Amino acid sequence: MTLIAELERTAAGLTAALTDAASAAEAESLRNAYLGRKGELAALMSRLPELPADERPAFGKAANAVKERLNRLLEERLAAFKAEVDNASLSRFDPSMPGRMPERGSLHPLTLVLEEICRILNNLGFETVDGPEAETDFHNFEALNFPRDHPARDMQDTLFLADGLLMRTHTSPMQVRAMLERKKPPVAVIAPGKVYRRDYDQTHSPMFHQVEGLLVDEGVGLAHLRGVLTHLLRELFGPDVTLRFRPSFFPFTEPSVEVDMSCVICRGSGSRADGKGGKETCRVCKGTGWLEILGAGMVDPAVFAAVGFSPACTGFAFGMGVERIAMLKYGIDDLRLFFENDLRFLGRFVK
Ligand code: 2NL
Repeated sequence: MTLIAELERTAAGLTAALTDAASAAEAESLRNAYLGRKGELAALMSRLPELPADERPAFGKAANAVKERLNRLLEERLAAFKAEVDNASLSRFDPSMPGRMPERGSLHPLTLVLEEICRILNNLGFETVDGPEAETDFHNFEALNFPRDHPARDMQDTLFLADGLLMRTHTSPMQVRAMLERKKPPVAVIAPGKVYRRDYDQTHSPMFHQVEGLLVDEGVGLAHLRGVLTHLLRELFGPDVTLRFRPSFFPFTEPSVEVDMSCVICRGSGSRADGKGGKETCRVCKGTGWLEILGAGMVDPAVFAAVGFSPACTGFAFGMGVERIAMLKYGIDDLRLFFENDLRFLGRFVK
């Protein structure tokens, strides 16, 4: 067979194979077999010296023409396969299918409770103040009448920072700052936010939340404190709540009180139906009918002295743990749920 005839046969073979190829990959593999550097067309070209010199240019030309034709056919086939794939995925696209909804976020339960407490107190005229979580010893302890040897000033209980600062152990430093800024009464502020203690176990977190309130004016007494707290807790837990004050101690208040609220589970009775016609001891208040809910008192004159207020000033202050309020409000028995960021838990508190 002449070389030119072999060229024609090779071209016909490849044309047939390309036409029969069932996929882009199959067509692609033919490119190498026929057109590659070690392919059949290259093999024919290498036999050019077999031809008489005057026939070589014509054969070269013919071979190039075949190569071009085959390349064009190959590209056409590849384009056809690509179009097929595109059409197939287009036909699978269903524009009437509902979209995938973005997940909806919600506020953290502690944020919800903290904001509710602030809203209630703001409505009574208390202004919200906030400020640094890394504080000076003066704002966190000295101005609040903590004696030098008070255990809270020990490394065991407070997180001290390298440069003489410490992580605030309560939000009271903000109230000290508010009194220093306003210079004289009246002062009616609340200080919500994060506070820190060196404590970590099942019932203590090194970071937790507090809201403190402070009212300084002429003639402020415990009765005003009781009125404000009764309103606050009734708004939070319902109109049947009653309060009880017990004597207590804080360095910055005198007198100081521990405030109990009638149990929100057994409504102060100390017992509840056991479901078998009898009664059992209320597990939340342990049968006492009362829940410790916050601490408060009349501002100690030593605090007024530290911020340059007149000794004739009177004021009350109170402080509450937001985690405790949230646990009672939502019936949560494990503090750690607030800090584990489990969305199955956090997603349940949607306003
Ligand atoms: C508690 C008790 C309390 C205060 C906080 C306070 C602030 C100033 C002056 C006087 Cl500037 N007192 N705050 C007073 C009594 C109790 O918190 O058990 N908190 C969780």
